[in-house]
Amino acid sequence: MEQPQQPAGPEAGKPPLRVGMVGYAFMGAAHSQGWRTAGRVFDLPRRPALTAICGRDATAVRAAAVRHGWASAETDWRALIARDDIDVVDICTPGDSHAEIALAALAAGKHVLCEKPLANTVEEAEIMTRAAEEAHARGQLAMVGFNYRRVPATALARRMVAEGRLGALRHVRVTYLQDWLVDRDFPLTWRLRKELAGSGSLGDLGAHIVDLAQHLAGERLAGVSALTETFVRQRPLPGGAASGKLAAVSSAGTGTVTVDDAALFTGRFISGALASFEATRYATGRKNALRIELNGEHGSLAFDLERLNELWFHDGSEPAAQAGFRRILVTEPDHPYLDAWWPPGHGLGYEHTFVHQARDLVHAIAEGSRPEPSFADGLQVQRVLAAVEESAEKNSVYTSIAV
Ligand code: SOE
Repeated sequence: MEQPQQPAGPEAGKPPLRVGMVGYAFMGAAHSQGWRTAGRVFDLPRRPALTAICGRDATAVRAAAVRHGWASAETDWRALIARDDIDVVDICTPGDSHAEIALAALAAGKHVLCEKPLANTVEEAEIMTRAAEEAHARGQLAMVGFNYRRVPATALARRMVAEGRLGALRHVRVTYLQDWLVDRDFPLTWRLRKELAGSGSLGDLGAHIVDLAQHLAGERLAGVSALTETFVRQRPLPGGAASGKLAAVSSAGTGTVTVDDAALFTGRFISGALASFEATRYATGRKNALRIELNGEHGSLAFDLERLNELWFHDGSEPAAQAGFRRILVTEPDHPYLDAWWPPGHGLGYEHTFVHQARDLVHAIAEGSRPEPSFADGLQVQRVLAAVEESAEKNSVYTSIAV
């Protein structure tokens, strides 16, 4: 399985940054794509080397290594972390193992990239953030994988808000809609079990939109008011039979969903701007529909992930007779990340966000700068998620978030 580690082309002669990735399912495949491509498209100070991939099933992880271009495979993440030929540990596992793996990796002197949400609880996220701060003093970096910050159009939106193009912010409106749980026979996979996933649509999709909303707004939420619901409470066990850990859940071939199916909440930013959020996996017909709109005193921006090469901008200073939302096709070399890609008009897709994530982390490591989003950012998102859960549980009007 060993593959050549000294490529020709733009990566030739660059010192390697040796990556070890834990997990090889959907996110593992997406991150692999990012690591594989970043150094070939961008002129990076170090060459990402896909050194080892890790998963518990020896046959499956070897197949994943071959498929995604990793030089070796491990079946125990502790063995991966113990290797002295790994510089970065990339965590693409369910949330219940993020803290343990990240803490061990930081203690072993590695840089860490951790998938979102950072952890399953605020307590875990706090411990991880403290460890990341201590590790930073030793020159190690830790970053969370909120990849939607790295769509060129959202990065452009951030830039425009920071330049003051919207003026004082009044509203942020965000929805993240999927429909893969509509089928009542969809099995009780890890994403539907609190002990593994932490929460449901809230942690999976809500974490993304909370991060994106705060990132684009350039400020944090001060409090929320929430409703959550679990629509289908019993689901068939994966494989149709109770086994292993799941046997404790049920012996009748079904198990209980212990997370939210949907979360709906409003929020207030520190500046007083108001926000609304909806995260669900029950929006029949919606596949991966993340939409965000920001309205400011002088202008508005709107983005739709299903048309991710476009950003819509309304400039309120234009004469009313000509004003209106206009489409910015975000494919110009002046747009974020795009100087390295295709000529204008040749758009990018979902997978490019992972290439950009890898690119930014390699730069941060080479320059010793703090990568964003940091673990502290991940912790703050976790606090928002916890406030949403608390507010929904209490059915209270408003729950403040600790700063
Ligand atoms: C599943 O809902 C999922 O894969 C999320 O976990 C990802 O973070 C999101 O990008 C796409 O949808």
